[in-house]
Amino acid sequence: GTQQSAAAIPHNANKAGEHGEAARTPQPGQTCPVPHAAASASSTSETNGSAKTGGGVPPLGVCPAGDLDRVRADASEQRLTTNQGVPVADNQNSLKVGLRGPTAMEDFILREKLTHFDHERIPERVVHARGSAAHGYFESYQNLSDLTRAAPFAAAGKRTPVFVRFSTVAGERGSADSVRDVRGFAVKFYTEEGNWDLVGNNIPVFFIQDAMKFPDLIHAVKPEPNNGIPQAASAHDTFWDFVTLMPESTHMLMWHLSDRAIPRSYRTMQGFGVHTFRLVNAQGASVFCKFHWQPLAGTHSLVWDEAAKITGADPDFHRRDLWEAIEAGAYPEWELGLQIFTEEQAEQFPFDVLDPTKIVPEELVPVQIVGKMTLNRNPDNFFAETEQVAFCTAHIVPGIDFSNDPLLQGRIHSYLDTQISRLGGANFHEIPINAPLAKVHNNQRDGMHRQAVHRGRVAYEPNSLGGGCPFQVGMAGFTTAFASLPQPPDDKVRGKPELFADHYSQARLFWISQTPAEQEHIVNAYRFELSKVQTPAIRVRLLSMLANVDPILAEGVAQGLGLEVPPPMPLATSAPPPQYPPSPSLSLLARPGAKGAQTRKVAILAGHGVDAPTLHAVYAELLAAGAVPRVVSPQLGQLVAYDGSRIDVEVSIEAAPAVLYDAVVIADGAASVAMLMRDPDARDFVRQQYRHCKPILAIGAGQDLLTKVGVPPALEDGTADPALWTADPAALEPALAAFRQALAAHRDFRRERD
Ligand code: HDD
Repeated sequence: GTQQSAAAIPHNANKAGEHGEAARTPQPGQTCPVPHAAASASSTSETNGSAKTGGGVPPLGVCPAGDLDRVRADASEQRLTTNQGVPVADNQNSLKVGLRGPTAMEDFILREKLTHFDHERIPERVVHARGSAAHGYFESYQNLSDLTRAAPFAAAGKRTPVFVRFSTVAGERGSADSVRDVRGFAVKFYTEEGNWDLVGNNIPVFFIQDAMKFPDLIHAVKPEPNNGIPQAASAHDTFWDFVTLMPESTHMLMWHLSDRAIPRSYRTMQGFGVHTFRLVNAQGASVFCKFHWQPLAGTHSLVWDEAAKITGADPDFHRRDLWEAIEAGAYPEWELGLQIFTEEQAEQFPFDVLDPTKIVPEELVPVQIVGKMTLNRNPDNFFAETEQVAFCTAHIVPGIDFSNDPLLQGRIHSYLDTQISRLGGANFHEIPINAPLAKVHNNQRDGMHRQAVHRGRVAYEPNSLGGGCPFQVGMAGFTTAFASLPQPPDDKVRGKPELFADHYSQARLFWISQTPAEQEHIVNAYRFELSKVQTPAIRVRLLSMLANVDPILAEGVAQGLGLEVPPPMPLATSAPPPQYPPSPSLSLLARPGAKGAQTRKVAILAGHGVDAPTLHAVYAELLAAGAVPRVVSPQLGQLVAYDGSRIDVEVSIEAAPAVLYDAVVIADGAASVAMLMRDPDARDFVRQQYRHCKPILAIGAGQDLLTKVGVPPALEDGTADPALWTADPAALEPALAAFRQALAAHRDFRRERD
């Protein structure tokens, strides 16, 4: 088992040469194997000689010269030194006045080491503190220059390096991955015209309509300030108190309580830019745009009971999944979709496109696929890259512009501002992961931790002593430099447009677009969250909010809480609400799933006396399908199979319980199955796989374990369970083929409905 799988797991060629000997003698352009004419044009700046591209990106259009090698450090075969490069002979003992005496003040080696250690932590992000990131590239499918002059879309096949960080919002840096939360989806494009940060989420709307409310929202959802409870959870009084007093959050809450907020993997989430942005072409013509990332691995989520258990079994569940997929060469991919519409179209919509609590339904404006993002290299150092990366919505490039969405407008300030306290000063743009590949020249100087050594006496403009350099590119043009789209002036006013006051019709749209199983999950999630709330009046207020969305929803949640549905909350507008038809694309299950079983984790439960030939056959087939099979048994060591051969146990159940696998195979062999039956963890394993609607394949005697733990052979209505197979060991193939298909589908909720 072990050797077979080790040999067959694909190796990520992009990591080769980054460690050991090869890393110490980096080849120029090591991660940019195909040199390109554009390389010199977009090469190093005075502050940055480091491309961020994922390994092996064949460049087209822009190829950054070099890579992060300029700053990479590798200590193999190197002597130990202080930070001043002084060789150190004894890293064990401090300098003492006599062997039993006090430590000498002059021990600069000890003092430097302790001082550095004392300052190793930086403030965590005020939101999105926990996250994980990877390098890769975006490839445009076409030339979009009629719509935008943004560099990444300049030519079909053009590749732009990216660094992408996924995150949870509420939890602290050390919190668990699988909690119910919105996920951040932040993409930094290193374009030859500067960095563009598309700082989005996996949900296309937001809780509030105005940045003015952001600190309140976050103070409400974060652990309560008196006791610091609860960690990484919205299920507490202050959050529900706030949102039930902010009816504009109704739509976002529907998404937050759907399975979107417990994704199976970062690789299986959609991403959204949320706000309406503008695309601007070289002539200065502009259209509105919404950004969508569509995962090629399909959209898949956890179920709540499983998510809660994963929090204990593997708090790094999503971080590990992303890391392992990239290491294995199963690179995560998303297509980029655009919803493009004009100002005139926007005026006809029954909602305001500047309102971030509204989507533009795909029935109104279809999503047009324009390119693909591939993540193909893990960071070398979590702190240097993932922790220090600074995303700012203010980072846009020529061809992209803001809309007047008041949430976006506030964000333009907040992100730049927060980096200054988080990263210790105004020069955070010089930190290697943040530095643009485009050359940086301006008259900004000094500040904490300045890296660039600016030459010459001129740091002002206009100047004649520096020949007028750096020179402005030309005030007039959209063709030459960044130019803000002209906007007619308006009166200063604190307030909102009238259409912002419709808080419920899109919440209803989301609700009616879900499958029955998804609706049930939403009702259950409301029940769970509000059961955690201690203040009865908040539960009632929530129900009065839901009464405006849908009677079945309100009734379902009320039943779960042992309450009656109260009268609906008063509406904020007397305008008749728009009626939306269901939008199937809002259901996770309606989206196309993964094409195959790739990277699905499958436990093969086995004990002593297992039938070795069928186990090996199943293992090999799953591996060939790209899945990740593991021989799982109550204890580590070797199993003695029925035929006397020995099989390595790869994982013990205790170390990786059922919730960490996408599916289970129960191997054949009477003694093996009897051993599993005696083990409470093995019995729980099968029960949970069943409860969480995952595919189960029982071979031969393996069926007895299903019976023992009470897995029904069919659904209650007598129809076959769509994700349960029993296989005759002599004729494995048909059941195994069906099982492989179910692996791709991931789960079947008919069993749960049953
Ligand atoms: Fe934010 C971080 C996404 C509203 C203020 N936000 C942050 C990150 C993501 C988002 C993905 C983490 C970036 C990373 O990985 O480093 N935020 C969003 C989305 C929003 C949103 C999609 C609504 C559409 N955020 C929002 C508002 C404000 C902020 C309205 C303030 C006015 N967000 C921040 C911040 C953070 C942040 C405080 C914390 C750390 C950071 O910026 O770099 O500035």
